[in-house]
Amino acid sequence: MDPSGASDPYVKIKLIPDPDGKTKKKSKTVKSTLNPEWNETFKFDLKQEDKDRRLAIEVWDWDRTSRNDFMGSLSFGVSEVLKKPADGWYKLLNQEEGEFYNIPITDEAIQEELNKKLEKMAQIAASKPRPQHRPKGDGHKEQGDRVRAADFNFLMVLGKGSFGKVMLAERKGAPDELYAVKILKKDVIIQDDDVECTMIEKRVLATPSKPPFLVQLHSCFQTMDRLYFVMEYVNGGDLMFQIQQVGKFKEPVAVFYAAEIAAGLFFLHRQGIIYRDLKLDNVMLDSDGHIKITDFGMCKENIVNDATTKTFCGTPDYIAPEIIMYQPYDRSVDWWAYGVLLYEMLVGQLLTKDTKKRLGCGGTGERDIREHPFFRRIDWEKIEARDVQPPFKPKIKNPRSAENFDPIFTRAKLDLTPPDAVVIKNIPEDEFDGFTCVNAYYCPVRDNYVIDV
Ligand code: ISQ
Repeated sequence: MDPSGASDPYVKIKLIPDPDGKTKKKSKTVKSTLNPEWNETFKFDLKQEDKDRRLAIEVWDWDRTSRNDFMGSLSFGVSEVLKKPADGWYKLLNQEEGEFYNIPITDEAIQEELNKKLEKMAQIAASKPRPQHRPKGDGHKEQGDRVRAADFNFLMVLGKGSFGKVMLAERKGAPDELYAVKILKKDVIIQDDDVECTMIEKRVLATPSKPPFLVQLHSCFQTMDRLYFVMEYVNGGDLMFQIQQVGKFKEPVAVFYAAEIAAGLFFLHRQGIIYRDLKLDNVMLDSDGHIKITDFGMCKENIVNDATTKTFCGTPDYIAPEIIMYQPYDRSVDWWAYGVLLYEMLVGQLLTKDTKKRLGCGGTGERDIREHPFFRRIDWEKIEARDVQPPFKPKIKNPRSAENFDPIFTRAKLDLTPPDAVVIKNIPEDEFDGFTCVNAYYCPVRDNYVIDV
């Protein structure tokens, strides 16, 4: 595109899927235009099976340097345009959406879009530059200084678990120095055989030059019966708490958290450490909204080069299949958990247990589902009339070979297991009365098109 915004666009039109590129046709390139018109006619000789394909229209910009720039696309189900020809203005969609949809635009929609753009421009103009972030002191004591429980006022409990508890504490004489202090009972650690885990947690927390995405350690100390980890106080709550407030995160929000989490994992992995407990509960937000990974009690050290480990551990929803199958594993288990976490951030709760809150369950349930943004591209009338061409047609060479079913089943012996004779004998004669019937409306094949082009 040249600096004035003008482009040299041309149109590619094809029937998709088009694995051999045999149906592709190209329009003329309109030179240096802001408002291209083509007025060209393309003819396709359709065969019966082409009714399941889509007619894709892509607009490209011919660019001397990058060769081709994709500008947008749309597509029509062949069976749909054969029934009702398309005519009018349509949105240019991105490549993925364009392969599946066409979105007609009305005059009101154009006006609405224009208003949105103007509003956005006004917002940008009104926004002030952000003040520069200044790193705060990291709270580390000078070497040689000793920290003791008596140095702190313990204010409240921040969290509790089988491990012990985390307390909010202020340093005596410095009330604006707040810390999160994790306190573990030595007898519990010994009984649970967790001495090694605790020492690993300490070593990981104390790793020098940790990036800001891993919670920082101020100090560790012990009393006769307890161990204390004094850590920076991270007060934005964890991602589990945050997602419960908003249901799910918008994609750019999830991308941001995911990127910061990845930066934290990259560091651990470079040190030969597998984290092994990535989950929403272990990712906290600081007051600026940046993430901090906490809880290093499940880390595994010294996993470098091709080394693997095989301890069964993790949190059920996030455990990688290789761990479940008791296979040796490496840092890739963190990326499995990362995938689960990303899914949770984008989709929200896995499922809503409260039936009153579950999508589709209130008084406006049906409307809530129909109007959900997930279905923003769906024309429900066409769906219900089965007028939307399916995106994919299963390959069926021979209906009798059931090639789309798992051979584990299709190769199994056909014999039905014999029933329990005693149970059968005791079933009352009328137990299944009304079960036997023949459906007079049974009609499995509905749409039989005859294409006449
Ligand atoms: C830091 N701030 C608040 C809570 C915490 C819990 C565990 C570890 C670190 C924390």
